Amino acid sequence: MTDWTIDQEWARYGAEEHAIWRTLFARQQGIVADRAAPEFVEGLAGLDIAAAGIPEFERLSEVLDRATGWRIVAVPGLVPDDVFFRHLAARRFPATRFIRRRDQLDYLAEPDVFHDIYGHVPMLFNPVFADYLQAYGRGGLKALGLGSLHRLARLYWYTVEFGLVRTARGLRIYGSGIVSSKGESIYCLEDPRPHRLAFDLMRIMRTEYRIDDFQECYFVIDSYAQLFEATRPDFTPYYAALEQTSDIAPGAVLPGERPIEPNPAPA
Ligand code: HBI
Ligand code: FE
Repeated sequence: MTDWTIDQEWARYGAEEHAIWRTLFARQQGIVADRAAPEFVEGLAGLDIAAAGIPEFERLSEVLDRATGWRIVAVPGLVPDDVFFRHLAARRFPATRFIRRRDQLDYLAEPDVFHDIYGHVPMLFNPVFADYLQAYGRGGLKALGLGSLHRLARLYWYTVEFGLVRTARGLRIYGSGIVSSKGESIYCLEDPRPHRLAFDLMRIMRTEYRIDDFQECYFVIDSYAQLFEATRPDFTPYYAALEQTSDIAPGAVLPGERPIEPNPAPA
C-alpha cells in the first residue's frame, strides 16, 4: 500500500519559488505577532531555518523530531483520507511540495507548502497539540471503519484548520487555515459577522463548513488539553447519537447558545 510520499526534490525549487515563500513568510510575520496563539508564536521559532526560503523537509524534521517526535513527509497534494490518517497516527505530517503562484497569494483552494509548513508545523512543536494530532489520526482510522469520517473531518476543520483559543489577552488563532491567510487572520478575531462559539465536540460534528470563503463560525477552546481530552473516549456511541441529529448550517446560532464577543480592534 503506497503511502503517497515523494521526494521533496528541494534542489529543484527555483529563485522565484523561494521569493514567493519569503513574501508570504514576511507578510504573515507582521500579522501573527498579536493575533496568533502564544504556542504558535513559540513554535515559529522552530521554523527559523525557513525565513530565507522553502525549508528542506529533512532538516526541518530533525528539529521537529527532537521536540515532539513528529517528522514531515513530502506528498504531491491532498492524499486519500486513510493515507492521511495513517501518517498522522505515526506522527508523520504530510506536507505538499509545490508552492502557490504570485497571483494566488491571498487564496488557494488546496494546501501548498506554505500552508502546510508555516500553518501546521509551528503547532506541532507544542507537546499537547502534537499528542492531539496523533490521537486525531488514530481516531480517523477508526472513524473510517465506522463510516463516520465526515464527522471527524468537521472536528479537524473547526480545530486544526480554523480553531481559536481563549487567552488572558483575548481570542487568539491556532488554526492553520487561518494563520496562513492574511485576511482571515484579521476577520476571525475582530469582525462582528462570524459567530464564535465555545468548543463543543457534538456541536462541531453536526456543523457543516465552507471551503471557499471565510468561515461563518469559529469554535473557541480554553486549552489544548481540552482538545486532547475530547479525543480520549471511544467515539462509537457519539457517532450513533449523531445519526439521530440534523446537521447545522455554518452561520446558525441555536437557541440558548451565547456567541463569544470578538476582540476589540487593536488600538
Ligand atoms: N491530504 N495532504 C493532505 N493534507 C490534508 O490536510 C488532508 C489530506 N487529505 C484529507 C484531509 N486533509 C481531510 O479530509 C481530513 O479531514 C482527513
Ligand atoms: Fe491544513
